[in-house]
Amino acid sequence: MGFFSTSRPFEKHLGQAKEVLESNWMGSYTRPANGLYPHQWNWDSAFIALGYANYLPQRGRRELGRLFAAQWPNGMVPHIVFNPDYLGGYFPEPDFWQCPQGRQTSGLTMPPLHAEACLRLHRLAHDQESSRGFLAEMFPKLLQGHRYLYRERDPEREGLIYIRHPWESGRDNAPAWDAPLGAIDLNQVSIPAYQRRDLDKGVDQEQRPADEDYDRYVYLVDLFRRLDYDEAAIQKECPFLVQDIGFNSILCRDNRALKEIAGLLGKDQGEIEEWYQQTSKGIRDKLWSEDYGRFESFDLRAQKFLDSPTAMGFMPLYAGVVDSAKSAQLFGQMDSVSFCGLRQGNCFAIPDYDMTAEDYSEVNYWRGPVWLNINWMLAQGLEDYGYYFESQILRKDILELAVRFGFREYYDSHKGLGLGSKQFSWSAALFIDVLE
Ligand code: 9YW
Repeated sequence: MGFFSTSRPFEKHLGQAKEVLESNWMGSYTRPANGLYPHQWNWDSAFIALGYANYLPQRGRRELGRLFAAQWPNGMVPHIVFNPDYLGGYFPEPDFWQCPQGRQTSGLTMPPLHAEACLRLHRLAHDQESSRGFLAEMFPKLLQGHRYLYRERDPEREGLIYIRHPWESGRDNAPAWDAPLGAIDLNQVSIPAYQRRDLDKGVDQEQRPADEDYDRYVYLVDLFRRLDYDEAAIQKECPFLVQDIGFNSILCRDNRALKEIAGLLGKDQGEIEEWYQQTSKGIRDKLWSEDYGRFESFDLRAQKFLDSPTAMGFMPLYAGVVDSAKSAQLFGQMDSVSFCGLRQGNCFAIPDYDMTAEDYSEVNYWRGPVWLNINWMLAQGLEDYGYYFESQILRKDILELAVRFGFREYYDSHKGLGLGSKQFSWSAALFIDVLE
């Protein structure tokens, strides 16, 4: 993004960020981190490619190319693509997912930022001709990916797609999922035997999801494999079906990028424009809760809003779907004690969850810490709505957190302190993007 390129003190750290990506490069993709995450993750690859776009475009293209090589015939872009040479250290792996045709992937998807990443790779490319070739190669795959979501995940044609597992949100144990997951009564269902592998990698259990969360994650995976990943059957039986405000906002913005790619390639934009319009409308009309005074996710099973003030409520700014009055309202909520008042208090950046909520935790994973990818998207949203100064504050926080506490997976929202994995790829990639 280049805002801080004149900031000499950060130069040395730029080299360190590139080293993080280098150390995580597996030859055809970038693992999120050593230890916990040896395989390829869907939205991680998009954030990582956004970083590579600034200095190693060829690698960014390979990264996305490998992810989409594992796209399912129905268009779904899987949330994990496994590396057969590194099996045994993560749970669940292909033996547990049992995907059709022995695919070496998970059976879920994740928030799509891939058109956005492809477009950025193209915009920053020096060699426009080969970059155009890459866009032409990716376009039908990206289109298929979005088509899958609208065809299979939007039963009422509301322009809002559902997720059927917390892992599909990318925010595994966010407090938002407590209520819909609670519908799975652990005393009533049978859970196949399994062993967590995330707790033997040196990260404190208090910073990771609880065992009861994992039981429910596993229950859902078991349900999908029993139903042979047939979406119509899953739709009937799955207790967890949520129109996530985060996922839909990201999809909405990705439609804009996809439409631009179609334009660059001289392809028809009609279908994509329609998706964009439907999802914008869906977010504005259905996902705004007048009672809570904020954007919320909608539980399709219970037919009601979730009640969980996470930072995802601000994501319509990133989607670009609100008018200026609503953007001012969202900004007011963001700039409050609940979300750190844009650093007026003793805290950094935007935490993932309302800091005044009773069950807020400054250290537990998606239940309150600061994540750089979320802040990167919110900074973009603020900038788009004219909050330049505030978006710069967030970007500066991204830099400062990484410089002071390392390229960590997430950060304690009171003290900064790095948490989770060390040498975490998307933290390094987005640092590079902010700085370059
Ligand atoms: C897990 C890889 C992934 C991220 C997710 C994050 C976590 C996987 O790690 O999920 O095993 O818990 O929640 O957003 O893509 O970095």
